[in-house]
Amino acid sequence: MKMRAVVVNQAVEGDVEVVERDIRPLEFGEALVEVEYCGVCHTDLHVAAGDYGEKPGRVLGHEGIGLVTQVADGVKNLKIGDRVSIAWLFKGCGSCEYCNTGRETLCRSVLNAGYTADGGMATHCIVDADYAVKVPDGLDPAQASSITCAGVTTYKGVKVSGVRPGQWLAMYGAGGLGNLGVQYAKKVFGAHVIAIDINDGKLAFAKEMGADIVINAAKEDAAKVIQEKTGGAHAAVVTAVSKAAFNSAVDCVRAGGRVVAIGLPPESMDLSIPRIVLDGIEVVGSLVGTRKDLEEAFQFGAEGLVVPLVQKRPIEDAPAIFQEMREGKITGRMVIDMKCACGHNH
Ligand code: 8ID
Ligand code: ZN
Repeated sequence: MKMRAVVVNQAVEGDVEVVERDIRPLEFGEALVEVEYCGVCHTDLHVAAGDYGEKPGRVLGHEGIGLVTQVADGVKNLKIGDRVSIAWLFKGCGSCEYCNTGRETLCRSVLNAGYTADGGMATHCIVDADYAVKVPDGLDPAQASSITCAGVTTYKGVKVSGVRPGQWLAMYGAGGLGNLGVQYAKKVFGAHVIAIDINDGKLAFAKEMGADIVINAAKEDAAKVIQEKTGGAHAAVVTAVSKAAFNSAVDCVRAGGRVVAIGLPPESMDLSIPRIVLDGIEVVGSLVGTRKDLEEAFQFGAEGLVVPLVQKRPIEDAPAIFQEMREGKITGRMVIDMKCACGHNH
């Protein structure tokens, strides 16, 4: 059996190609998923560019949603017809100190979809059944694809920020992750939200999604405005792909504030030691979410509290989508529709 897949090209300079591949037979504990939708995350762009190591030929994608069409021996939790996720947390060892203490995303022998394992940006994907999270009834599958990374990552990030109802949370970056982060922070955690970006269109969208204040960091000093208007945010979550945003986040929080780092630009941030020590600032990284976090994030989507904005595109558009993301042109999320029936000849 064959599948079509979006893979990192041989040059590993940020471009992708659509290829045909064989689908291998299933092994013990695995399931075959016929993918319906897969979102394009900025992490896919980092992987395609070799930002964390070169992976030519890797099938990308960790915002996959599809239907189980085959199960191998040893699969207990899934049956044919179930709708499941293909997430960045593709498979952990299941027995180390991280896997056993609710921190499975930090497992040292983890496999990540679309990076160290072939991912969901394809018509088919073989998954480890134990790590496929079921999509609840009532959640649109294309919207579920966005929650599989962008949603769960920002849901977890806001959780890690410790923000409480009525407090101020600064969301740096209002792209694919940030706009969902605004929604989780506002609608699920009851925070007051400031969205910061360098693109007015994305800020207008963040405002529509519930941001109380929006700031264009290309035109104003975001940290200064936040300190003036709120007395300093209680927490900041950084999804922007820029060191400048991380530095601003440290400056925008009040004493005792926490900065949660999510964006992954391959560079270092500045940390003033007196600022960290004298003002008791915490800076902490947060990586996607556990299977339990994803189950929770899905449920808030199914209940209509969080509504991802998705635009469906055919698989042939993948190279163009990567280019649009590189140029910062995407509002919401571009989602590849693996069964695109748009009427065009592809
Ligand atoms: O688990 C994780 N930690 C995780 C999970 C998923 C994604 C981390 N990520 C990382 C991605 O690898 C990427 O580095 O989060 C980052 C954001 O992913 P995304 O939301 O999918 O990217 P996007 O849609 O391109 O949005 C990025 C936004 O940042 C803004 C851009 O305008 C865009 O809206 N931005 C930039 I670039 N520079 C900015 C700045 N200086 C800025 N916003 C504010 N200030
Ligand atoms: Zn992602």
